[in-house]
Amino acid sequence: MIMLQKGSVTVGGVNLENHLILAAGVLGTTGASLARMLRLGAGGVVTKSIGPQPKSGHAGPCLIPLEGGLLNAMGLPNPSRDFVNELTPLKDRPVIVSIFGGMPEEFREVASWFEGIAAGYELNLSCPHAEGYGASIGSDPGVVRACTEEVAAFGLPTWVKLTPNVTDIGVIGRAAEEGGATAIVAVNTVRAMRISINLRRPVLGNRFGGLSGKMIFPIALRCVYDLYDACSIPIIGCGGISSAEDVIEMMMAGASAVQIGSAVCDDIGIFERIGEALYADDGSPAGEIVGCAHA
Ligand code: RRO
Repeated sequence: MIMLQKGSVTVGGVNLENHLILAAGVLGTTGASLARMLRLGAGGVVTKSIGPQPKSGHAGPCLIPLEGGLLNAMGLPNPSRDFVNELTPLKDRPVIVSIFGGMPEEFREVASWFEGIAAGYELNLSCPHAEGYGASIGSDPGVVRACTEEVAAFGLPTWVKLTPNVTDIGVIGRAAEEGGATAIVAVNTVRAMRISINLRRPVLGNRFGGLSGKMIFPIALRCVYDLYDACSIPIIGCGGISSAEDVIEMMMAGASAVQIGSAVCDDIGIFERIGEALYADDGSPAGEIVGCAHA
């Protein structure tokens, strides 16, 4: 197994303790849980997405465990501006604030609350089940560019998380890059559903939602591979990563770092476990591995 050189890294303008980042949406709703994941070996953490108004989320059921994955339609539940209080104690730590809005001005407003607190922003232009937000606006390159411009103007690292539910993800990645993004995160969940054959009804309260976990790894990998060819800014791989081998494979496709979400639900110690298998003092520099499958 190829191993990586140990040490801190800078990806998309954010200084990280290692290449393994907690993905948005998992254990990211309190400052205490984010601090815990940093203690447990995450190189950086992304918060639950924060929007312009408080939201209670979709009616349940909201989360269904499947074999090899999770299906969710949480519905962007968040406390909005009150979340600033959770993050103030984490100032100067590698905490990236995930933000969403329905238009560029809303992205700017939410970002402004976290100036001086966040290590960077991650724009959620990719939630697959939020009318007027997420993927419903993040599939339009012009809107992606405009939202990115508003947030990048703060001069902080600005990551843009993309949806895999588009025909050509490279077009959306290029729009984020043109808007001033410092990195692209690929990808958010895949639009999906299940039906209860006993109830003759969709299982999720929202009918459809987003699929994550091991079963989407090949989709995420292909998106990262496409983006590496289409864009020049760093790519952060996200989707179904649960082992050191997955991390190396994502890097070979073109990822400079990775995010881990669903796998944390099965193993809270996953960052330490992957780190032990991935890092060695005499490991390869990441630069020798990132994108090498394109040669
Ligand atoms: O809250 C959610 O339902 C949610 C979000 Br914000 C997202 O970006 N992706 C997802 O699968 N669920």
